[in-house]
Amino acid sequence: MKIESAKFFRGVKGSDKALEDGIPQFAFIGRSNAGKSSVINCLTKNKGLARTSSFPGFTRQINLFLINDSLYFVDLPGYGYAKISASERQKIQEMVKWYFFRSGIVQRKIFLIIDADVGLTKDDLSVLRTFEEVEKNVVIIANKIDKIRKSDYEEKIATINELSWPHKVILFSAKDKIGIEDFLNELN
Ligand SMILES: Nc1nc2c(ncn2[C@@H]2O[C@H](COP(=O)(O)OP(=O)(O)OP(=O)(O)O)[C@@H](O)[C@H]2O)c(=O)[nH]1
Ligand SMILES: [Mg+2]
Repeated sequence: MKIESAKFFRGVKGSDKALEDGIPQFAFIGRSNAGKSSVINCLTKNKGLARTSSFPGFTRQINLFLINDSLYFVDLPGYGYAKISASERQKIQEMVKWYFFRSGIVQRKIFLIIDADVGLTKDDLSVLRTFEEVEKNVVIIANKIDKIRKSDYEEKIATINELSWPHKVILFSAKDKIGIEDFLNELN
């Protein structure tokens, strides 16, 4: 699929009629700072569309971006380490859990964004297992491949592939714009 138009539609903190309007949703989830918002900007060729930051825990609501007037990219707050208070973190986690597991919303696909240089963490694997239990359709986006040292590259990618099986893995760099075509094919 080619992205012709992308606009910020709405930020929500819980149930909202936009989430129930029947437009297919593609969700972006992953550790804080893995690059979820950056990947969205890269795919839409719009650096300022989703706000990004080197401050982990930056995205704090469910942000809907309308793509080609026909689907939503759903940018979610990250999990794991975030420079925010414990109570705010808990509120955000509840909101994300609600979105995936209690809202009844069916995501067309879930893109689990990981930092390819770090690999799949314990948190990533536990989130992945939870999605598997409820049979969500997950694709692993190994972002930041530009950061991996050349001498470590093959081994790190092999480990990501092994741990991700049977889910598809897309090698990506929002910084160097690698993997865009493979990613866009997932929207078909
Ligand atoms: N080297 C490199 N850095 C990246 C890449 N993608 C994102 N980053 C950087 O990683 C940091 C976090 O990016 P964000 O897109 O804000 O991450 P996020 O997953 O949305 O983070 P939260 O909203 O806090 O959950 C920023 O400093 C980005 O510039 C990449 O492909 N390569
Ligand atoms: Mg973000």
